[in-house]
Amino acid sequence: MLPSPSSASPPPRGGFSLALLTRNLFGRLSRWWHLCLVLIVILWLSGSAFTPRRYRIQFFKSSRPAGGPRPPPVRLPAEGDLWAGRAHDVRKAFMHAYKGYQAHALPSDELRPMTGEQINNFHGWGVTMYDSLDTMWLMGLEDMFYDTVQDVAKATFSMAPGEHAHFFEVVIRYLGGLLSAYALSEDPRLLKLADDLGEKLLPAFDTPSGFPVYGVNTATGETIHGARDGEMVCLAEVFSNQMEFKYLAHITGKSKYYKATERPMRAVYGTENTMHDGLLATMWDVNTGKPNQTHFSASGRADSAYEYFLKQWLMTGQKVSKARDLYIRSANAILEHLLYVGPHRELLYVTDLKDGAPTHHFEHLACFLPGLLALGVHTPALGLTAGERERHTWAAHGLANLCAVVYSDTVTGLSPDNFVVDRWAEVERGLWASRVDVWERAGRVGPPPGTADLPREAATEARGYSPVTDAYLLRPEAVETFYIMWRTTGDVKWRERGWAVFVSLETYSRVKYGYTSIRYLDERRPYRFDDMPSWFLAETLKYLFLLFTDEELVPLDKWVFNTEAHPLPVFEWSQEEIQEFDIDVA
Ligand code: DMJ
Repeated sequence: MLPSPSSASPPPRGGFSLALLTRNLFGRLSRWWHLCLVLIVILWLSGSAFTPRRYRIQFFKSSRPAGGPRPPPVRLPAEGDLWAGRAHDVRKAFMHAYKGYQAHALPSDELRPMTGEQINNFHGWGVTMYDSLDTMWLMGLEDMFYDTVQDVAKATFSMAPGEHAHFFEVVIRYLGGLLSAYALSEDPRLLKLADDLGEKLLPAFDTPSGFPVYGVNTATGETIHGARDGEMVCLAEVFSNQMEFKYLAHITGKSKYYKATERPMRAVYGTENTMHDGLLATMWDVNTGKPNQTHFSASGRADSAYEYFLKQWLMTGQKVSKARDLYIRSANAILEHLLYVGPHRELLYVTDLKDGAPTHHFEHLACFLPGLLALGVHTPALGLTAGERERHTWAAHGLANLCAVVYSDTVTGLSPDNFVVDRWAEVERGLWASRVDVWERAGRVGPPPGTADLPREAATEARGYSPVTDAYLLRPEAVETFYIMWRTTGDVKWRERGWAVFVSLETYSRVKYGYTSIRYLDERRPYRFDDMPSWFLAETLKYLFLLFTDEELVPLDKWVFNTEAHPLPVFEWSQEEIQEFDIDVA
């Protein structure tokens, strides 16, 4: 039999063959439509399980509880919108860092961003996740936020016998991170975790003085003193938990959280344990609750204690006047006794006193202080006198200028972690408070001492200070201060200074999987450490992002940042809480 004409024609090519294929495909699919439908429904329902993280889209999310707030929407910057573009650059930097951690280190604590290795330096519970949650929220990264909530939701904070959680670090990073993420999202899983962790940390306060010890085993409640300092605990460790435990008491209704964290406060509301009517020693005896009066500082080992005196007052609705008074007294004492002006360039810096003498060391950590002072000045209800307001404002500006110029001086544009400032032959000549007195008596000619903007000094020998630790550890304190200065003064120079820091980070710290600390800041090719502390994601990138974002996403009168940059909401104690917790609102 002859083939029919149609079957005898040459095989179809090109568009014709595609049309035929499509027709065949649809023909087949129409026969299997019911199976296709079932497959689509299964994929839809189980999207989170089957869809790889990086491809996941909003539709497939199941982890967000119904209702509750949503993060701010991500609006891609319009052409020519300079600051929105810069904020978006920071968001991209955060995503680079977190995705590197997620792909190579999660669920370990931190990522080694050059090699992609991981490290457990905070008990192996995944500290970078906890420290990053609220940054994701504020940056509008909702999928990433809920992925991470799912990752942390299984946490048990377990610990082998003989191990101890570092109370201070766990409070400010893990507990602070959970509480802030809860406050922003109202996801009940985060509250449950925070309460669980709070319970496990409470035994740290079981000391004769009520001062928390250095370490606690989260499984057994067994405690341990810090290795080097006998039964001493440092000031920052005693007084950097009041925000977290007071907010936790408020949202759980558990008075024990409030009582534990408030007890040490009652030891310092008076002046009997202070020097110069407001300075608090760096080390304290856990048994007696008494200070070891040999060292006074506003940076390492002390810094966030002063920060929490003001911030717990702000967070709890500005009602507990004893905390406010304590802040004002201690800030005045710092300005009076720890601030010096160097003999070159009029550098204003805050240093520490050892056995009564200034060391002239300045730590990057101390760059939180100008922001704190500015925040106080910005709060009318703080009730500073006119004279105090002036001095706090001048000190804030002068110290913030120093924190900017120690970045811009170096080749890399990044600041040393610790340096020593040149000193006068007669030490007293440098004391800032005396110089301000002299300037006032002379009729206030020119700017107050140590407050002028400082031009860059490229020559290391002319800078007026020498690095002790010539390394930038991705620390946040300077950009934290730039952010507060920008919000409280509206002067765009603070934004520009923050942008310069970000450009340097991109140039020198950005590596394959994230960002790294660097050493030798005056070399064009600095040494790279291969570490990325979680505070970089919690604080440094968050403050930079907020600095460049026009909208005030975290209004300073409604939220208060803990010392790890986790914002907690301002609230008022109810009458029931005041009675049940025994809160002194006088
Ligand atoms: C952070 O963990 C906190 O800001 C803490 O109070 C001090 N230092 C680091 C970052 O430098």
